[in-house]
Amino acid sequence: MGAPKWVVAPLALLLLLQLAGASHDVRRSLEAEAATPSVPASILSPLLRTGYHFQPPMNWINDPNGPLYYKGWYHLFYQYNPKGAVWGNIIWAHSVSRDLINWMALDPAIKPSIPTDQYGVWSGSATILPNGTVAMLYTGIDRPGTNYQIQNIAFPKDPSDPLLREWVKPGYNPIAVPDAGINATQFRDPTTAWHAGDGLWRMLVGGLKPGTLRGMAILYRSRDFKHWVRAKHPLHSALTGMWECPDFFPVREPGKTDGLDTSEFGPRYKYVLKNSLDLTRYDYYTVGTYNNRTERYVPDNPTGDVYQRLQYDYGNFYASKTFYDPAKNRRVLLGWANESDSVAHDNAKGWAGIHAIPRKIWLDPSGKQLLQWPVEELDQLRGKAVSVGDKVVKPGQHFEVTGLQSYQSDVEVSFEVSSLDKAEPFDPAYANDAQKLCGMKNADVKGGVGPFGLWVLASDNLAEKTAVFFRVFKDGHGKPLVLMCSDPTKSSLTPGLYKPTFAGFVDTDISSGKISLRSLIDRSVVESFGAGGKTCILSRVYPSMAIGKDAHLYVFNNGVTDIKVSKLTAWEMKKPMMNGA
Ligand code: DQQ
Repeated sequence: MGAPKWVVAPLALLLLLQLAGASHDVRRSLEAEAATPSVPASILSPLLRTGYHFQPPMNWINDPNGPLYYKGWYHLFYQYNPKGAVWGNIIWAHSVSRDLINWMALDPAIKPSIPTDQYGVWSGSATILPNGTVAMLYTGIDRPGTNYQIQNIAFPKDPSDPLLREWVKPGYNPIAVPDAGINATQFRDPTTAWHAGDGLWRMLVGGLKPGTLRGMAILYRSRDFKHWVRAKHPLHSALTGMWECPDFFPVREPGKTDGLDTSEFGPRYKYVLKNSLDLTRYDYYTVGTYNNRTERYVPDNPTGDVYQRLQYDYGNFYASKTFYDPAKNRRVLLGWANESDSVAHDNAKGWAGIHAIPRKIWLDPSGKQLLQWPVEELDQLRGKAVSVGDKVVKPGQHFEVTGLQSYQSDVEVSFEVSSLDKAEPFDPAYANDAQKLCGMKNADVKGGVGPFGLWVLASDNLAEKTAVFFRVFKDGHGKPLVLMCSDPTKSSLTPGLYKPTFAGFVDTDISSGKISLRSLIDRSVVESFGAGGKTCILSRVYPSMAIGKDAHLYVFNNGVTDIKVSKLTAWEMKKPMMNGA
């Protein structure tokens, strides 16, 4: 479900709630209690609506659905409430694009209309069939008052229509219903199906093992794409709580940036399994091996599901989905970023939710993680540019990047650390808790090497600023460890906002002293890519002063070691066509 926002609740309580199948509703009522009736004027400023991230003109949006490339068009479907700025009345809205950046809205594609989806059309995915047509698998709610979930299928009414405007639902729906081994209220979000070269189709459905906290990628198989049978065991599972929106796809050899079709199968390919963890609202993934005979997926890192967890994004980014783009031979990742202000503010604004900039993803040369980078088409929005080069930032100093309107900009910067000698000792107690470490050692806490980075969406008196930065530690063997943080705690003077510090470790070799950062700044979005896309963090912030032309951009260094900006380029970003406007 899409409703819950960033409400912090004790994990134990959430685990219990999930066992009872009730976490969403309870978190929703916690939100309602937190809502305040007074809405500051700055929150209503159109300058806090995004300029170049995907966003419909109004109302609530959550998960990307579909998505696919078809006859020259990218299709983005998404969970949408046509009646308001909170989750509810969900339908599949539909936009199309030639380049993943300029979008044109079409009529909604899928709405409740048949007995097996009359109370809800929830998330799902597209599969391109061997004859070139599309099958859309999605979750339906078929009865009132309970979120009983079943899986459905829909097809384009006219496969020759490149815009895929109308969809039909065959009479043989549903294609999968909960059996005794399934928790019926935790059974949703079918993946793109794949056939592993053996003529047998597979799809995954996210789930929770009945009576347990075991999240599952439930496996179904079919010979004809019509009759689906649940395999005896899930493709994979872990004791993490419910898995929403699973995604499963092969990747090329380490360092190769091209993508693979989901059905491309070969023993030399690694696979990625992603789940959106309902309890934490983050998207986690592992890299591993898939055996199509045993129908098991085994992560390379045996503790990768529970402890040393990799995230697509360490910030506000959830319910993501990838698709293979045959036009550019790449795999593209789309994700949803919720608001992080109150429901009262969302209602007053009349809109809630955006999508991240589409990212190309591929396997890092180490083979241990993915790399992500904004799709190259984004560069067409770059306008006026300013550059700074070879500028040393002394301990405790900062400088402003002037000459552009940075509230809607793209900033790329290469840093060079003069020495790693003064790096702070690393406390291994934080090895699996970057977020806690960053909360403790935020941008204002002086360090040895760092914190250094950007203050974005900053007011001229620096009373408001969002810090995106690195801090370097040294472990017991003298090995440097890099932490990347996005710290919005000073982002706004508006009361009542949720301002979590987000953080992730960056698995990069900083022995040369070099590290890069790219931040896509878009009014209320700060979407950052550390070390060429090794660690990504999206934050939502709502400045009250640093809005529009009053937003400033700075480079800061709050460590005791000199930092050099080898090169910084910042571009003003133009507005793409969005929804036809
Ligand atoms: N959102 C959808 C569900 C999915 C959740 C409902 C994830 O299908 O599990 O809007 O945000």
